[in-house]
Amino acid sequence: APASAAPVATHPLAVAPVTGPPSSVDGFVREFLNNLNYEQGVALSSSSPNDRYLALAYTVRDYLMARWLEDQRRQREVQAKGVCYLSAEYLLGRQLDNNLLAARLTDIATEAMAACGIDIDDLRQLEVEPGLGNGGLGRLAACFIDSLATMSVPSTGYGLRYEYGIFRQTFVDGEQIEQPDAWLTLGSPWEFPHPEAAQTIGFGGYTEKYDDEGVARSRWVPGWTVQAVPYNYMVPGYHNGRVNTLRLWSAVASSAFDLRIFNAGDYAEAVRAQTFAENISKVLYPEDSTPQGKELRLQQQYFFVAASIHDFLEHSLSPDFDLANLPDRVIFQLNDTHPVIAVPELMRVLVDEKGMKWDAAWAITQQCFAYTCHTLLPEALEMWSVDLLGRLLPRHLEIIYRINDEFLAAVRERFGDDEMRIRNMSIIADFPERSVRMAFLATVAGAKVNGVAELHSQLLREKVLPDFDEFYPGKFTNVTNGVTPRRFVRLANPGLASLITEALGAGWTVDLERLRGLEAFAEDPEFRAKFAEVKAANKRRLSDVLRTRDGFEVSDGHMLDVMVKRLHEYKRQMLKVLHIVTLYEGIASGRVAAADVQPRTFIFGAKAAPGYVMAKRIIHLINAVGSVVNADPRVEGRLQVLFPPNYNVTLAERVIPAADLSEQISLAGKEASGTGNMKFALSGALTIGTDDGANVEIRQLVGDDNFFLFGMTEPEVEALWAKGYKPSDFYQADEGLRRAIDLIASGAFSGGDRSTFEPIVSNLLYDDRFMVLADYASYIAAQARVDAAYADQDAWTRSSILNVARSGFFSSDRSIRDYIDRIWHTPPVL
Ligand code: T68
Repeated sequence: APASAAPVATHPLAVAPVTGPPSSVDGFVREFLNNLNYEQGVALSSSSPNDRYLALAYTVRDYLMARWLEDQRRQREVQAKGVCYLSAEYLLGRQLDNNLLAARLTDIATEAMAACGIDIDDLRQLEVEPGLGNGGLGRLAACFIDSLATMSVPSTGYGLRYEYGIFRQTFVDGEQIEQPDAWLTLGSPWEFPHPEAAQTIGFGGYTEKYDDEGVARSRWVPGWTVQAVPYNYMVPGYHNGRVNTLRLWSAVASSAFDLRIFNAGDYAEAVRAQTFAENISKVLYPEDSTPQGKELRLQQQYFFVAASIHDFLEHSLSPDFDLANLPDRVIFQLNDTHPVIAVPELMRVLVDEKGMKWDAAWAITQQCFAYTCHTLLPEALEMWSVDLLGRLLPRHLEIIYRINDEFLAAVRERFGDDEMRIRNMSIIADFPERSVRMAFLATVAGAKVNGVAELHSQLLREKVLPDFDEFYPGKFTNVTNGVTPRRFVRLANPGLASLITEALGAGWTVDLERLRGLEAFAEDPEFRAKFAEVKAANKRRLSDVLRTRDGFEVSDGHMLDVMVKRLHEYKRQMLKVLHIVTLYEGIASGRVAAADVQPRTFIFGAKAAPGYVMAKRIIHLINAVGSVVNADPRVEGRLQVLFPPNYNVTLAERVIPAADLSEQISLAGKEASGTGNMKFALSGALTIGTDDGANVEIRQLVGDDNFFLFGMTEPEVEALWAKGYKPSDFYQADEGLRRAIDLIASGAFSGGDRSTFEPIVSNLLYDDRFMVLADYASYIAAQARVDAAYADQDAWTRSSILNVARSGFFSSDRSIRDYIDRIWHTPPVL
């Protein structure tokens, strides 16, 4: 019988490229009402605010759609080398404003909404930010995909679509309570699910050897499978007409798996199995920098990287593509060790499924991966027990063993049978239990390994992986982090953005080094006045937010002294608390007149990992100190402590532009980079900071006169440890410190109960892993310099302008350029 020809589209509209709605207020109104009527199924007059928000979001999408489709077509056509950014976290923040800005629609949308009788600001507030990350690492990934799109680099972000993002933090009697973040409940207008493109992901089972026409081969027979359903998100470049894709995977039960159980008649078991599968993408793990080694976490990691690799190989390469050329087409960037299980997965696909020889596959794999390390804390380096890995991913464990055997053989060849060195370099650790060191695997497999600030990269080479640096000359490099000026200057700080454009013209948003041009304006009194007014307006904006959000009243005329970041002992929120308690104790004891204290409002924002007991105690203490200080009439309102709960990207966008002083006070050698520090400097806050992470580079750029440095350097920290650190010696020797600690210990902040904060006090006195007491005196002295400097407002403003002018280096566009030059070699495709 003759084969029936496939139908061919002939209608002119069907073959024409997609075009968006007209870029006019009328066009926008029409599209918006269409979406309200046909997507939400409501008339304008009967629509709820949420209907309107969703229709607005759909409308913005419609404008981006033509470009998105065109870019997808072009990526397939051009077949240029691209980046697959593999990250377990993307801390995106709200999407509406960013997408309006990228598509140049802000004014049109604002007018169009007004013409419909809607204040667009009211709709902005309704968006629940996708909090699919913990902190810096997840936010960095979000900045990077923004820069990749803005710089027209062919790239896809891959990750997990958690049904629940980072928990919502509330305080009950000053203590942190975690609440689930059901960010999807009111609709998710920015995502495009593609269940038809689901990938099947295996787990468990066993491996077997078999004979393939005389060739001995291995294969994996998984015990169960899960479906990975992709959800696509638009990642629009800024004013360049590009729209890249972020693809996040969601877990759904495999129907085949269900069927078996259904046939056996156990309906309840089948439903349970479904829940079991769907657990994989249910919730973001809220531990940052302290991996928990939980089975579900390994499942998440393998689930998303396996889906991503299969997706790339199937959909981005032409069917006849020769996999020997894979390194010419892709680099998989590993955002920390969370996606490192991708390495044995690619090997498994190449060797077991594509029939490639091991050596050829390994040569390809070593060119297709690069690894970014984000920590120096030994406890933060992920290890998976061999036992767990073998149960969940038996074939991958075999592959890891072989990689390790060959690697150690090469080490022996080079260094001889130096057993100590072999043990130190082995991907498999034997103690305390047999486990896989994921950072070592990433280092062996990666074409490049980078740290995230100069100091961090140096310490990574010298202290964490020195043997590897020696074995692989040229493998280690640095890429200092950056932040996107679109979100953190243009959107978060519109007043400053306008002032900069007025001074320098447009163009700086995509070429942030141009901010240098502001240096000259720092000497102009008129410009300084305008700049100071922008800061004042940002403070008023923050006050409004905190009043509505938390019922706080920010005192007028105060210096805003801000410490916002995850709560971690190494970041030393405790040092900040000791400063506040010192100031308060001076007034309360009558030694210092309140009138002589520089008025300050201290703002904290910090979530603690739910299982991190000490971090939660410190949160409790901050709230307790705040309650006492804020209510004590002797303070005469000159000190104020505010701790708005649930610090997130949305709040950061209000807090950072209002800050005068940026607290970056980690123990030297502990903060890999920091990125909040960059956002503050770009917003004109002056930094009080240690010589740690990217603070070092900030200080070098803005100059010592515009930065308050204190504390030990990393070598000094090392020396003090070597000599033997006794925190109680510092307590004994410093009267101010003694008074502050004694006041906390006395129960002054816990209704007279000495036990509440006793664990904090004894930790400081007898352990103090992060040397809070050793840096106290230097910190207090630096804060006195801050007070003196702030007293001269005009000089402060000048410094503040210089901070902005000299921080252009910290654009994530520059970071991405460095990745392209040093690691990826993926030129923009214009
Ligand atoms: C941060 N790391 C670094 N980790 O602490 C910070 N970890 O210095 C740096 O600026 C930033 O990365 C970007 O490079 C993290 O944020 C995590 O969030 C994390 C999450 C899960 C497990 C381990």
